[in-house]
Amino acid sequence: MAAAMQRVLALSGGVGGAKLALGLTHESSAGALHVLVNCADDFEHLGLHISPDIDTLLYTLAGLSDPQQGWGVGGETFNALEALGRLGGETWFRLGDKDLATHLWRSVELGRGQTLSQVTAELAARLGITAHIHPMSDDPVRTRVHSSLGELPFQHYFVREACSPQVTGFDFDGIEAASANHEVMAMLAADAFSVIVICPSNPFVSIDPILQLPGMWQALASCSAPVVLVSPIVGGIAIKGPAAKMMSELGMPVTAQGVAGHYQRHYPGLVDHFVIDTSDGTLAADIERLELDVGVTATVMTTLQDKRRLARYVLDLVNS
Ligand code: FO1
Repeated sequence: MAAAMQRVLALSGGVGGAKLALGLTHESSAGALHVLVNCADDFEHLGLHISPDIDTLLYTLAGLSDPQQGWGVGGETFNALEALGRLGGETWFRLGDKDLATHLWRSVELGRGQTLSQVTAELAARLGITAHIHPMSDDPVRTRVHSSLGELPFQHYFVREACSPQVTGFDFDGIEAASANHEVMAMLAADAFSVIVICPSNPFVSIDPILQLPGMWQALASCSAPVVLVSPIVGGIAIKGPAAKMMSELGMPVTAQGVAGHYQRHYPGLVDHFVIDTSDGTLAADIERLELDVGVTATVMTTLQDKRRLARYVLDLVNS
C-alpha cells in the first residue's frame, strides 16, 4: 500500500513566511503543502482589491518575486503609477505594472462573485504553483493599528507612514463575524495534516489575525499534528519588517523568549516546538521553562539552500 501523503500546513504573513514556504515546497511532495495566509492587511485601493501577503506567496512560489524587496514582481516597471501621479492620483503604495495585472484580475473575479479562496486558487494554478494557498478567510478582516498618530489602517501605518508611529496595540475589524477558511478547517477536523508550521512572520499583524479567527487556534491545538513555531526574532532584531520595533513599543523583551511568551500567553498549549536561531542558543534553557521543546538551528534564510535546510530541519524535528 502507498504511504499516506505527509501534508504540511504553514501559517504565513508576507516575506519571511514566503521564504520558509518556498523551502517547504521543495522539501515536501507535490501538492502536500497548504499555506494559510494572513489577509488582514488586504485593502481596497484605487478601486482594486489588494492582497499583499497572498501575492507575496504567489510570486515567491512561482519564482517571480523581486529578490531585493521580497514583495512585488522582479524586473518591475512603474509606468501606470507614474502616469497616475501626473494626474494627481495617490502613489504612496508602489503598484508596479505587472503587479497591477494581478490586482485587476482579482478585482474583476471578486466582482463576478468568486470568493477570495477561489480567485487565489485560480491565480496559483495559472502561475503553475503546486502548493495550496488559502486566504485565512473569505470575509473581510482589516488590521487597525493603534498608534501615536491615532488609529491607522494597516497599509497606512506600514507603507504610507513607513512604520514610524509608535504602536500601542492592534485590533482586527470584522474578525468576530468572519469564518475561518472552510477547506483548512475541514482538513483540521479530519486530522489531515502531519505537521503545522508557524512561519517566522510578525506575531502581531501576520499570525495573530489568523489565530484569532473564530475557532482557529483551538482547531490547530486540538488536532494531532505537532505545531512548530519558527522565531521571527534573531539576536534581538527582526530579519524583515517591524516586529522588533513593535515588541519594544509594546514593552515586551525583544528576544525569541519574548516571542515564546506572546504565544504561550495568548494561545496556551498551541505550540509544541519552538525553533530559534543558533545565535540565540543561550536562551534555550529559559524558553524550555515556558514548557516548549526548543530546537536550535540556523534560521536566517538568504539562499534557496538556507530555505530548504530550515524546512528540512522543521520537518525532521517532528519526525524524530
Ligand atoms: N511595501 C512597501 O513597503 N511599500 C510599498 O509601496 C509596497 C507596495 C506593495 C504593492 C503590492 C504588494 O502586494 C505589496 C506591497 N508592499 C509594499 C508590501 C506590503 O504592503 C507588506 O509587505 C505587507 O502588507 C506586510 O506583510
